[in-house]
Amino acid sequence: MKSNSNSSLFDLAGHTALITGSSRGIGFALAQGLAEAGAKVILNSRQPEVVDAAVSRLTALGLQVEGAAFDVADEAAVEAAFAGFDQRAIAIDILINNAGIQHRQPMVDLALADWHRVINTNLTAAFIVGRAAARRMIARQSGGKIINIGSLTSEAARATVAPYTVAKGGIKMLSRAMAAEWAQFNIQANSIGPGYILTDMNEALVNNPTFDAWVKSSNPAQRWGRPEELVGTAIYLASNASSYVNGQIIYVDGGWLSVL
Ligand code: GCO
Repeated sequence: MKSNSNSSLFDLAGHTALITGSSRGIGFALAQGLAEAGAKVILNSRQPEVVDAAVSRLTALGLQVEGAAFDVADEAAVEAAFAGFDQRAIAIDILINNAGIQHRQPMVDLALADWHRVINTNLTAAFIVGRAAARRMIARQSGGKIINIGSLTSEAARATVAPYTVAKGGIKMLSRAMAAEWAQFNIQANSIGPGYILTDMNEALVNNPTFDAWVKSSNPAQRWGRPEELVGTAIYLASNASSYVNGQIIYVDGGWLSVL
């Protein structure tokens, strides 16, 4: 990604980021954080009214954001969205594949349709959107940044979330596959692996005293993470500070995976 002449190492001014699934939770925090670091940010969700509400919240803070409502798992919708960016001369040089859903059920009871739904949204969508973004980054010869959001389950499995676990393991390897093919075009593709973060998706877990106690006793920080605690790692991977970092996954997990 070409740096601006006078930009600091972590300054995102002059760059445009698309963050999928960014109307709430981790995606919304990353959108706010990258916008505050100077990027123009495009927020995404499937529902237009949901995107508009998120855009309004950040616009009210004086941040340079806009919305793009499309289903990241729908190839035609993704291609149409990127065609729209092309028509408006919007050059996305930072992509964060954050969109994800969760489905908690033992595998023996799991319907194939639910397996496919999670894999499609949490993994295949990152390929579809990443391919659309990379085609344009390569054509522009401008380089770029792709950040795929993984999970602790990119590394270790938890019972009853098999499709999510498999998808997040795939996300880690998708970043490496992207690095293998696209690093030569000055595109850096990496992953962030959040620990247990206080988000809407995890509300049921936070409110479950047994699960809450497990999270607090299983990581040395002895607490849940906050979405905004992922912003620094995202800015690092989205900036020139990581211009020679490829195919890595950075766990932001309080130390969970590093201790027995
Ligand atoms: C679950 C949670 C996890 C977290 C996160 C942990 O049901 O175990 O949803 O999947 O969201 O991915 O890193």
